[in-house]
Amino acid sequence: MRIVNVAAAQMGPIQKADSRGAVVKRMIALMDEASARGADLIVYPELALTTFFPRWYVEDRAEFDSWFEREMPNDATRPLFERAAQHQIAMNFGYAELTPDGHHFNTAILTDKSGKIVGKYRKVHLPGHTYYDANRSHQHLEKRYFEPGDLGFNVWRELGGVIGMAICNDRRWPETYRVMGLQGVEMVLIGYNTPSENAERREEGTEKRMFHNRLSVQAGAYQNATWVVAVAKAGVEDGHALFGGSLIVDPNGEIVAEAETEGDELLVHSCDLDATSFGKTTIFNFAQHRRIEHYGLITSRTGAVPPPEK
Ligand code: CDV
Repeated sequence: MRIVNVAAAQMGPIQKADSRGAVVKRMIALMDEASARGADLIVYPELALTTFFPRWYVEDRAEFDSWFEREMPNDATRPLFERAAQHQIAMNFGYAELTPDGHHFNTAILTDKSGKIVGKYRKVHLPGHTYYDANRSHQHLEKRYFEPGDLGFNVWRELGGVIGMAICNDRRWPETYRVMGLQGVEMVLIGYNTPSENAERREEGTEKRMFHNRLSVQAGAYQNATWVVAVAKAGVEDGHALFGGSLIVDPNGEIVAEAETEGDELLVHSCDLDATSFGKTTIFNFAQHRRIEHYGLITSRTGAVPPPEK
């Protein structure tokens, strides 16, 4: 057995007015609980340090640089890294990254148990739009404030296994999991902020959106025989609702833990990385069964092109 005791640290809402310091205090409280419950790894949401600011439109995007971190750790987050080292707990969290040469990314990091950053991921699948869209019930301006990630889908040998990262909308795309699956991933860490309402289809309802959340994560786990830990920022941020439903899914695609609230809530589960080997050596033994000669369109074509009308 190769056990990773993982803590999914769902976070309740963060208001625009909340300081980084106040948020880090909440993250530390969740970490203290995770440590008391024996966790090796704690996973926080996408953009864990701030409100989900891409819902707000500003004409001059430079005004929003205040939501971005120029270094990691920094003064606000250093206490979190120090506590992680004290507890000997690895962590994963998301934040808005502004690089020294002026690039903006929606980023997540992985640390080892000493609090050292060992992995970085920058969100590849940015949802939403670039300009103000009056037809939507709310804005989702990730394409305005971020560039698509430039690091690809890597995995890291940590915690005795092979760990990967993705962010929010990435979880809906099978390519996300498969690229990591092809590197033998055994646990995928995903933070998310998902509005409870579909901005382009209000009648959809939160339950349907939570169904799509489970469907995507469970399929990714099963089809790649990997654990997936998906962690929400939830609740009402300045009048805008995000659903919760953080979940831990086993390599068979089954949910082993799921959040019940829309607040700060910890799920802890003991994950045996060896449980990935059955799927990886049987039905999803990629080396034995994949037929790459038929998959060319996946990387040569972006949009769907139906055949000509008869
Ligand atoms: N933060 C996100 O990437 N949210 C998207 C919403 C906009 C659909 C998601 O896939 O959950």
